Amino acid sequence: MTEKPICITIAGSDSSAGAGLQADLKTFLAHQCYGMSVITASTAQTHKQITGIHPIPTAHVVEQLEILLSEYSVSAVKTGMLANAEQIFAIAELLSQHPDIPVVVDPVLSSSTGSELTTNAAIQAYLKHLCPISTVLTPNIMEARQIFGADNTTQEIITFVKQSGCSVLLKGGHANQETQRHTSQLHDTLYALVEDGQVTEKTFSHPRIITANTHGTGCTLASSISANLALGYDLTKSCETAINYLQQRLKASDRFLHESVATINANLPMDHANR
Ligand code: PXL
Repeated sequence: MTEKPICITIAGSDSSAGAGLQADLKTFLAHQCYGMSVITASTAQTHKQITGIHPIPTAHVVEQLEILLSEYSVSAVKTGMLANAEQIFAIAELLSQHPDIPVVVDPVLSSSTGSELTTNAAIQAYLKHLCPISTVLTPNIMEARQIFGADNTTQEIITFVKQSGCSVLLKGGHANQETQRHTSQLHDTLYALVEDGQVTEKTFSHPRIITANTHGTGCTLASSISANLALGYDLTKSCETAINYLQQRLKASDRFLHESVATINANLPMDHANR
């Protein structure tokens, strides 16, 4: 019998499968993990537009997660788009009963429809309930501003890590996007809680990859981190390996599903399978 670590994504469905739970399942597969999914919302979208978003009733989200956790030995969990504070609270409550399972939280705070995701109640639910039982939070710069305040200083993040026990990988991908697109080096910084309660800071630097195929990069990075944790790597190695995976897929996916004229902002999906 071949054993593979099981990873669960708790996330929204992206009908075009570039992001959301579909991107997560492809990423788990590429990491030799077996992926399972708990759907939190259904979206109707392409790489160009999103026309509808329907939250799944919280009781059914809980039902999906409960049945999986009761049957399988789960090695890691990743959360993506959670539709509202009620869902976040219920998921945190259930995961708190499984303290040995590492949880990676990708705080998807905005949807193109400008729906409920960004409410203060949702942010508070992340901060008070989900983060304290999670391993790492992976905000981009905009999300970090919403979560930690406009100044979003290193000190604020370090204080958060110490108080919540949840490490933070601050992603630099949205920095200077317009002005430095062709030259910039990107920096992702991991503020990791270490055993003596201190926080270490490690920056991973890499060149920005110019491509039209960028839809679902945040989902892919977070699910890759959770797969790496499931495979037994520590958090620093899991983040470093995930950043490398994303870089490799961004490079390998250029021109994937291209239309005749694809611009840098085309937001097309990545391919997780080509080599
Ligand atoms: O990348 C954020 C994201 C997460 N989850 C779903 C999405 C998106 C962005 O399109 O559609 C379902």
